[in-house]
Amino acid sequence: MRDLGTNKENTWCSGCGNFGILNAVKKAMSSLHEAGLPLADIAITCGIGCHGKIFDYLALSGVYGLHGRGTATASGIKLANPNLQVISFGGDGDSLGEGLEHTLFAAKRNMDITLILHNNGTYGLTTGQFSPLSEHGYKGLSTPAGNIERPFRAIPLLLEAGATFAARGYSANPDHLADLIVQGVNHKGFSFIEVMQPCVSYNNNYTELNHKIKLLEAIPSSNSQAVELATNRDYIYLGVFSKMLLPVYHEDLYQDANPVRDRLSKLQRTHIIEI
Ligand SMILES: Cc1ncc(C[n+]2csc(CCOP(=O)(O)OP(=O)(O)O)c2C)c(N)n1
Ligand code: SF4
Repeated sequence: MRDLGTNKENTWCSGCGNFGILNAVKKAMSSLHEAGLPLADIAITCGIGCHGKIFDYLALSGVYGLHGRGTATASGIKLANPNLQVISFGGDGDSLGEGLEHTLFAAKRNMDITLILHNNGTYGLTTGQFSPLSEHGYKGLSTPAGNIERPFRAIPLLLEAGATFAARGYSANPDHLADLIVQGVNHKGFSFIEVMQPCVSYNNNYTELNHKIKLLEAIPSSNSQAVELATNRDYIYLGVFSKMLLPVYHEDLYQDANPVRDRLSKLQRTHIIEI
């Protein structure tokens, strides 16, 4: 297996679910590489948060994004050079709080990119404020008496927005997660992978996750079944919830043109879009 590690000091808390995600990503990238995808054709982006540090620990090229702008940055890279496989890493606060509109519109456009959402149910880096996915009653710095809001669920939201691939993995099951990431990257269109991940310092839900995790037996046959399974309160289902092929944004915009490969000027690009 290709080593995609870097020499950057790892500052995640020991036991953090991000380690499992990093291992899964490395495994997935190695198998995509072995299947013929050059590492130079992979670009990564991220937002800001503990999840974003994964950028420093992967020997891959990309852009370290601004808070919540990981998918916007990934969309820009894809539009500039559709030959690249673009993968964005986001946090639940980052991608579904500060950057919600960018996330939803990338899905709506069926941008051919992959979003890996590190869902630890809290803002980890800023020490435990509640996020849009924090559970009702979650106690953290900003909600010492318990979160009075109820979370929304990421997969139904992204499916409604237009994601054409939606899956859920678990940081403590990196082999399964690696397989989902390979499927997501190979999918043509917006692929969304929610990763359940404990934050051992501010939302240590390992026990609950281990207790509730259950593998889907097959891809649900309808959108309503996918939503029902993705919102189940007794089990946290893992696997692929939805997968469909629809036109992707960059091809609708300018067919097979590639502004970077073809060295197109702004005038030439505008001309292609207008005809
Ligand atoms: C525009 C902006 N707002 C707020 C912050 C402060 N900030 C940095 S990280 C973070 C929380 C990130 O939480 P999440 O996306 O869930 O990631 P995690 O740290 O849990 O991986 C916040 C609010 C910032 N850097 N920029
Ligand atoms: S604060 Fe939470 S998410 Fe951040 S590194 Fe520590 S355990 Fe992981």
